Amino acid sequence: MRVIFSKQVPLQFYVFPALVAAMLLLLSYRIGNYISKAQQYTTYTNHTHVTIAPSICQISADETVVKCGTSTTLNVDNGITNPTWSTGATSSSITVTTSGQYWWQYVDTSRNTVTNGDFSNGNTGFTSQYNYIAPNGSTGSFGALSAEGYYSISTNPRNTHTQFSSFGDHTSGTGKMMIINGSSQNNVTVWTQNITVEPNTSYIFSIWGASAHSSNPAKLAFSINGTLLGTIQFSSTPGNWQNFTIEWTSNSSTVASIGIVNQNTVTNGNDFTLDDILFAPVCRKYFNVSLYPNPPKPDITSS
Ligand SMILES: [Ca+2]
Repeated sequence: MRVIFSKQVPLQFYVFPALVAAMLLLLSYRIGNYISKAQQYTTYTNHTHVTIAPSICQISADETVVKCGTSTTLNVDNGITNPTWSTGATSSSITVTTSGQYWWQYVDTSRNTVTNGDFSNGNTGFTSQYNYIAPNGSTGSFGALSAEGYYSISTNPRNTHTQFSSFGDHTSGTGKMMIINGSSQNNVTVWTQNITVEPNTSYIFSIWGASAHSSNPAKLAFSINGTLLGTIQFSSTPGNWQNFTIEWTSNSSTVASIGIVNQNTVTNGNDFTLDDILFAPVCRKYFNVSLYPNPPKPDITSS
């Protein structure tokens, strides 16, 4: 009787498939590793956008710029004509060669929150602790602004005081301006207005002013919600329009009482004009730049 033995499988039949499987696993891992590094390499050539700009600013979102190379060029948005860069440049683009944070900003004058800041509508839209008098009125022998503590609205300081200089407004040269015979009392409010502001937004408070007489030129201060900010010192040259600005951040505030207050207590002189008062948001876009002069290369031999 023939005995049939069960079939014996040689050891190499187990070992060989196991070796092949192990090699396939290792190859798969290395291919995956290669693809991962290749994808990582690819991302260095792309830009990622993150939105953190204030909603009031109609500008593009902040950017994270990650780039292979030794430099990159950053641009302002189309239509922005008055930018200032963190580097001090005022051009429409800058080329940077080091990693870091950069920004450009501009004052959005189209969102000026001041009413009648150019005084084109006359004595309206603001309040003052000074007394108003029409240009053809009189407080003494020199005309409407003979007395300290009075103001008028007119197209020429000479119209309000025979000793004041003759010059046009800042807006157009032919428009109206606020003309003041300065008070001798400290902290008297020359001009003030209550405005609505967006929270957590930076604003520029800007005025233009000129002396109406060369003696003891006006010294003023900005005031926001009762706090005096900055120093406004006029030149002694009559008709020399000067710009004064401060930057202010609203934080949680939604309203602000903004004003210009007297800081000159000399009676003689202290005669001046104001025009083109502006309170507008500052819109700023940030770039977080990372430059990689020697980017990592895909390496299929490493694990
Ligand atoms: Ca004006």
